[in-house]
Amino acid sequence: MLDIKLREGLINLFESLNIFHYGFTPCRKFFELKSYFESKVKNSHLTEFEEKDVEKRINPFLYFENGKTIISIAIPYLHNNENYKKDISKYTQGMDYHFVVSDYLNKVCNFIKEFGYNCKYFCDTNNLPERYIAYLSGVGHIGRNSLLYTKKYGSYVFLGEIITNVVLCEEKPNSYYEEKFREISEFRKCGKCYSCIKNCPNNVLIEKNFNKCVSNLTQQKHLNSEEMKNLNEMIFGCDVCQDSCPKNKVIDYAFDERFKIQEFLKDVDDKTIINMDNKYFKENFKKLSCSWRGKNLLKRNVMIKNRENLKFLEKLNFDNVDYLNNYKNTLLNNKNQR
Ligand code: B12
Repeated sequence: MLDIKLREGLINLFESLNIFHYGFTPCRKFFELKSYFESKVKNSHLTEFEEKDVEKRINPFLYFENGKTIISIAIPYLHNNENYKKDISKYTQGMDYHFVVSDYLNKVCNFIKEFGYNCKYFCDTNNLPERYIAYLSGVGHIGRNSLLYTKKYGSYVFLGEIITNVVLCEEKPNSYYEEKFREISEFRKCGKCYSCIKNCPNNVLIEKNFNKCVSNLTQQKHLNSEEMKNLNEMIFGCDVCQDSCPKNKVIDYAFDERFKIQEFLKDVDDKTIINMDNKYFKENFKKLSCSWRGKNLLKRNVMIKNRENLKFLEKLNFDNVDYLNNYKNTLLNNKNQR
């Protein structure tokens, strides 16, 4: 039975936490996504960060057995600050979003538990389709660039979910979900705008094969020569499909101070990254989500960014770090061959 009292309590709590975009959807298997995800696997359109086992992508009960409702929230991160570094995506210049979003989710979970129910929270920590869940929950719509858009903050939001054993919304027939999924591919809210598609440096968004997405390449452990060129001078992530979107021009900015650019980043340049030791990395970059692939990946991307600068490359000294020396040699060979 629907717990109206808890639902109302949650709505008040969201407002007190300044969470404007939230919603509820019944906890159910997303059967309507099965063939879409299967076709992604079949066409080798999965990045190395996506789960191949489709069941793990569409079945929330694998993560929380007695789930009745999934709560979705969107937390804005873009601050009204013009000093974002150009070669690191804006989403990773503030404190790690896993930590910040989980902090909100934890508060909501504690509230639910006070009512005697159980729950579990996630933020990028399981294989469920977070954008689709947000879309079903009414948090926003999905744009041509695949991102989830909210009315107030555009697409510059992170998503988080709670699966709980309390009923907080009404069930819907299967046909409703089939229709909701079908509607995504119409991109009605985008209208005739193809700005993200036109501006994507690697033409990712027509086929939606994110293996070539700059953001993916900056995080991929191994890159071939073609992929190195496609890094588009970025060290981590990419904002082009969001920054070129007209819907992202008229938005409100983030309120959580933790997403402001971390102070240390203001003094960071290519040389700082190339020369950083473990101590510097742990004390500084570890606070950011871009640290999750380790410091050598950031160094590699700085090297690739400077691949035309022979003097810069020749001076590099990575002692016995084979991973970096191999990239250095490949880049020098490529440069000398031209
Ligand atoms: C793997 C991953 C990536 C990969 C692959 C991205 C991708 N587009 O699939 C890489 C490394 C490239 C990446 C990049 C980014 N990511 Co990412 N990523 C994820 C992760 C872990 C899984 C995404 C996934 O499953 N992709 C596979 C696709 C098929 O599934 P999907 O994203 O759910 O897509 C649905 C809809 O888009 C819809 N759809 C879209 N187009 C179409 C077209 C048709 C025809 C149909 C039928 C359906 C359809 O169908 C899908 C059904 O679920 C999620 C967290 C999560 N567990 O969901 C974060 C997540 C999607 N990423 C996030 C972010 C912030 C980013 C970046 C903005 C970071 C950056 N600045 O560099 C970019 C954006 C790139 C982009 N345009 O999507 C946020 C997105 C927030 C938002 N507002 O949407 C998430 C939700 C993390 C979070 N908790 O906040 N990411």
